Amino acid sequence: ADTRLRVWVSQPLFGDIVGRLREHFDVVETARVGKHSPQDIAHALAGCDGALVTLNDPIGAAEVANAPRLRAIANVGVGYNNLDVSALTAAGVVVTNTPDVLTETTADFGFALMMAAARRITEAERWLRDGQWRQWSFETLLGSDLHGATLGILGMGRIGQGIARRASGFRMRVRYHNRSRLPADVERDCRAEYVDLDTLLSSADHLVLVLPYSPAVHHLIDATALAKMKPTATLTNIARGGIVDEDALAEALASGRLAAAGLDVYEGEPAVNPRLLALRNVVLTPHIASGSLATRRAMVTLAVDNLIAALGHGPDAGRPPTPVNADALAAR
Ligand code: 8YV
Repeated sequence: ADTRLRVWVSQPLFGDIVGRLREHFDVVETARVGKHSPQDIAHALAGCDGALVTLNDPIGAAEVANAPRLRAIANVGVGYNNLDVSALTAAGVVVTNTPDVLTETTADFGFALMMAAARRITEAERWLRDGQWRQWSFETLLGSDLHGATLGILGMGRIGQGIARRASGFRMRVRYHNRSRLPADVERDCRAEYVDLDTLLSSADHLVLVLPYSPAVHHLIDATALAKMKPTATLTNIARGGIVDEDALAEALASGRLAAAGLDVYEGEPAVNPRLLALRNVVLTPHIASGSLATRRAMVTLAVDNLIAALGHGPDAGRPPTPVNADALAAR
């Protein structure tokens, strides 16, 4: 009888890296990029012992109900709000994610998006390509400065700290808000000052969102929060779209209640709110903050290592490098 474990890879990922799974398991690969229906996910997981998934794959109790063999899900991404971790823990499924390997790349991008919004870089390029540059003028496409400005970071985990460290090179004043205050030595290293949320909103010249998504922070940045911000401020979101009320943001950007925004994530991605698409003062990118070639390869490598180890194979058998639900692992 065939005793090899079976794993599902939910979409095409670097073949040379994912191919390492074949040394240990039977691999069922999906040729199609993009979202699967809940039924397709449940069907794919049914005969599997493990899965390598992405933010395109929402998985909870219903999707694993007919997957009695399932023991491990390796998420390619540090954020895992696509997974219902408590349901998976209850089902005995070890969940892993990919922290650390994407921190610096994502912080680079957050900074770039903030700069693009503040200095109107994509708007300026569109203006030039549209043939509107007929004469140079002193008042063309004026933006706002980063140097000397106050950067507000909401969510001061690894990526938030990476952005803070970059900001001190730009001589920005850094303030942050987080569920819990950082130890004093980390605050010193980041040159960041802890403030409450209202103070962060009202004092930031540039506000960057880098907090994990959970229902508790759904539409945290709504019309009321936006009204507390300076009209000259910019808002950058590299976290999850659901943290921002996009209609309220579009309204604030259209009415001059907020100067500009940089968005890499959207509530209904890959669909983008048409009210945002209609605005000039928002820089829109398609969820690519972790997307350098080296980092995306490192993420898939870590996810593959996690899956192999979580299923009891390889040098780290039973000890996946970055588990999310250590309790599920302990229950083994
Ligand atoms: C990934 C991300 O591209 O890591 C995250 O949380 O949002 C991105 O880096 C995405 O999760 C891929 O699944």
